[in-house]
Amino acid sequence: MEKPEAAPVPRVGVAVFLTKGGSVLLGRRLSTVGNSTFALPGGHLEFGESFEECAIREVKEETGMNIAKTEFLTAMNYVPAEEPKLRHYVIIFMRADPASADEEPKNMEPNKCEGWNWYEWENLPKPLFGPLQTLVDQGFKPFPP
Ligand code: IPR
Ligand code: MG
Repeated sequence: MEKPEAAPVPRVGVAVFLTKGGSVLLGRRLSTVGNSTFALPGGHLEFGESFEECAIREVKEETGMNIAKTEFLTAMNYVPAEEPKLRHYVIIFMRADPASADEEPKNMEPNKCEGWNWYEWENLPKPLFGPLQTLVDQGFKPFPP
């Protein structure tokens, strides 16, 4: 007998604002979700993982960078408007510093990202990944006081 399909459930994504002065690290996505938009490093929260652990792991996996002073900033319920609804993410936004001045981003997953660059918050590239654009539209600032 065929196994009944499990009901869809929301997933958790962790996105990391790596900040350097007034700039943030962004890369153009090559994945299906948000294809060709500029987005923060980050990814899916694994079972049993803390937000901080996920931020550290995802930034390392995607950029090769070590981070420090990881902190929670905000959260967002992200349900893209497409019908039928195919995706639902709760996105946790964290902030962190590069662990040292020597840390430089490398494109560790070239199948998922075009490459990482620093962009001034006041002069962000377009188009931004939807959830990031929503924060910008709200006047959100990711920088520490
Ligand atoms: P991975 O885990 O592949 O880095 O996931 P992602 O970068 O597609 O992020 C998942 C959450 C997003 C789509 C809100
Ligand atoms: Mg990712």
